Order: sequence, then structure tokens, then C-alpha cells
Amino acid sequence: MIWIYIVISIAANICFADDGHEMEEFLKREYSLSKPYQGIGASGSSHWELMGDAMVTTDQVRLTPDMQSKQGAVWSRIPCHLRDWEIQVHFKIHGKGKKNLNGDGMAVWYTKERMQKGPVFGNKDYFTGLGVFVDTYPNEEKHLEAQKKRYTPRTQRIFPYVLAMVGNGTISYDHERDGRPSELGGCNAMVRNLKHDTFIFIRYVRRRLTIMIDVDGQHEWRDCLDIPGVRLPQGYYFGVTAITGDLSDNHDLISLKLYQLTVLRSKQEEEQEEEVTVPSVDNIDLYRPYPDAEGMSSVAIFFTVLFSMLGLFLLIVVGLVVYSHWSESRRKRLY
Ligand SMILES: *[C@@H]1O[C@H](CO)[C@@H](O)[C@H](O)[C@H]1NC(C)=O
Ligand SMILES: [Ca+2]
Repeated sequence: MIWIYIVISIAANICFADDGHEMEEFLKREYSLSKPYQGIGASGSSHWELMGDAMVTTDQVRLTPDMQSKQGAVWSRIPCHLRDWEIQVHFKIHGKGKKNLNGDGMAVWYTKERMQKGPVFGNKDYFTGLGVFVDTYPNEEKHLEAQKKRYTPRTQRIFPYVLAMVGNGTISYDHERDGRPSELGGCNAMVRNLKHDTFIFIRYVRRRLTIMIDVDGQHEWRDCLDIPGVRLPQGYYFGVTAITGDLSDNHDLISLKLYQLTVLRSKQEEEQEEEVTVPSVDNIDLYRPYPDAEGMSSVAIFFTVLFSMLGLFLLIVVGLVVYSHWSESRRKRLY
């Protein structure tokens, strides 16, 4: 947090008089969305466009109601050409479902594509750009439970879970595994049915992606993810989408505020930051430590094999005993 204030105050001192309204100076209204949501959805009259089951009310943009099989979205109409930015998303997820009987979640996007329905929290799969998901339903856990398998402790996570993914148009989001194979990282965020406000914060500065959340009602940002070397092209669209399936929730967007950050770069830095055309993450393998949650560790494999062999041995012994008994009694009967 200190760092961001330094960035802002340096930038503010250079670009504007230090009049105490630095944040205001950076708010880009054309990329922001807040009450009273004038003209959203009406064609052409707003910077934002609605899709699917999304509906504007006086207090929120309701992306989905608490009903099965809905999906909705709101997308910016204008591509964002800012190099360094920060968005604060004020949202609310609530519904009648008890814990883990609700779903599926919502997502904040900065992508090349816009206004396309699909399975990834209401957006298309094989997207190009950044997706930050608030996943409220543990698909993988339920899947493993059904197969009577267990998580190893290192892969266990608590839902709702915030997760980030960078797609380049050829990577699929694995819904059944809650996106683990393609994740950059994330954090737990208890966001459902809360009385206080909940926020997610995404900052992209000097190719560093930082995600923080404020969901505890303490007015404090909590670290969620922070990784360097994230290459995102300019000129993509911001959007927020949500989806329900067999399970549901109200997914409400209350506001989205985009701030332009002015960051000074040395000549050397300028040269190093050549233009990006395809989204990518440097050293991506570092961020995907659990390639196969269903796979077993070598110790587990050893014991499984050992016990299988012991079991087989026991079966053979029992079989032999039963057989010899049977053949003996047969012999007796024959005489
Ligand atoms: C997209 O990412 C995948 C996995 O990291 C990589 O194999 C592929 O080459 C990338 N495609 C492009 C067009 O960069
Ligand atoms: Ca899920």
C-alpha cells in the first residue's frame, strides 16, 4: 500500500498540483461505472454495454439473479490504451443457497474479445487477455468427493477462491478443476452474503500484476497475488461477467473504477518494454506448482502398490486354502 501511495504522489507531483485530489485526477470516467448507471444497456448512449441476463437497477448492475442457468455481462465499449492502470471493483455476491450450494461466480476481464457468451463465468473460453475469477463453487472438490478421493493437504483450498489467469487464445479454462491447470495464483476470499462492502483491486504497473481484496469489512487491502513479468497488450476491453448453473447466486456489480497511473520509466526501461502483441507471463511454470491435483505423490504410489500386492497375496492364500478344503471334502465324498 505504501508503494502505491508513492507512485501516486510522485505522479501527482509531476502531473498536477498536489491539491489532495490526486486519486480524482486519475479516475478515468470513460472506463468507470458507478451509480446511477445512466444509459447503460441503451444502445450507443453509454460507455458500457449489457449482455445476457444482466439488468440495471437503481443500486447495482445485477449480472445474474439468484436463479439457475443464467449468465450476464457488462462490457466497456472502448478499448483501453493505458499502459499502467488500476481498477477497483465493488461487488456483492449473495443468495439463498447454503455454503457450497451456490454458484458459480463472477469474473473481471481485460481481454481482446468482448460481448461473447461462454462457459468461463459467462465469457468465452480460449479468451485472450487477463481474467480474474471469483469462483464460489468448488467443482474439483465435489468431483473428487464423488470419486471417493481426497485432496492432499498441499492442494486443498477454501472457497470462494479468487484466481487469476492469462489466456493467449489457445489455453482453455478447466471448469471441472476450477481453473487450476492454467492459474497464476490466487487466494481465499469469503465474499458471500456479507453485510459489509466487498472489493477487488487489480493493478497493472510496469508489467507487474497485483491483486488485492477488501472483503473483511476492515477497509484494508489484503494481498492476494503479486507477480512480475505479465505481458498484456494495450487496447483491450474491460468487462465483468457472471454465471449460474445448477446452483445460483445474485452476482451484483456496484461500481468499477479505473485509475490511470502515471509511472516514470528510465530510457533503459522504455527500451526493455517492447510492444506486446500476445499476452504471456514470464516463467509461467513457476506459478503452476500443482500440475495434477488428482495425481499421487511417490510415497502414496509406493504404499498403494505395496498394499495392492499384500492384498493380492492374501487373496491367493485364502483362495488356496478354500480350494484345498473344497478338493479334500470332494475327495472324501467320492470315497
Ligand atoms: C499460448 O500459451 C501456450 C502455453 O503457455 C503456448 O504453448 C503457446 O505457444 C502460446 N501461444 C501463443 C500464440 O503464444
Ligand atoms: Ca468452480
